[in-house]
Amino acid sequence: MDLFDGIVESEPRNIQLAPGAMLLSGFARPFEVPLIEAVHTIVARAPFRHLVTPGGHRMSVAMTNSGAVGWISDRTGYRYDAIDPHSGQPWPPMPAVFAEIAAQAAAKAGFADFHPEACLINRYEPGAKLSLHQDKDELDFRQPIVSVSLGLPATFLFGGLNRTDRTARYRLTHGDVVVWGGPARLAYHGVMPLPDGEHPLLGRQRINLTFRKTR
Ligand code: MD6
Ligand code: FE
Repeated sequence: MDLFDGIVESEPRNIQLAPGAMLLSGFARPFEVPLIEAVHTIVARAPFRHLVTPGGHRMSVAMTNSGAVGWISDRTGYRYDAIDPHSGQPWPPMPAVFAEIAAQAAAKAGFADFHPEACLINRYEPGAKLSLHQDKDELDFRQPIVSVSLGLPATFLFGGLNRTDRTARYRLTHGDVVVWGGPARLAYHGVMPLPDGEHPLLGRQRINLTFRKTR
């Protein structure tokens, strides 16, 4: 039971998290079925795996990618690579519905002509979390990041440009999209441990898609 139970969403709301960071609530909901089907197709070729950080920790979030390059982490560092180290093959191509929704959401938040070539797909099972971090492995920080949440709700932590800045918390639910750029592009952020639950389409998990223009 939480504060949000019983509130019926009528109109999608657009909330500014900070200058440059916008939550488009429910933006991806009309595309939920094709988005989830596309995730299944990608995962059949490039399964979710738990990456290891350069410090040697196994991440609790499982990851895969689609697009011309994918984000990976191993003992040597973080990078984008055209080849999935698991299969030795290129990552599955970015589905048209992915590219379309990313461009539309970015435009709605004020970033025209967003054409990402990478989509990182994160899978959270109950208890999985993402520690506070910056997304800084891309070359052009003028390009935003678009993030789509599907499945179980999570608490998103959003801080400032220094790791020690205080963080605000936002609940991200199925279909929410966060667009993140401009002065917020290098803000620290993370995800609190996922509470258990059952989502009608995705069961006991949260899937997050983040779209990036990496080069
Ligand atoms: C997540 N998202 O929501 C993790 N990064 O599961 C991110 O790390 C993220 O949502 C940059 C911009 C938006 C994000
Ligand atoms: Fe991030």
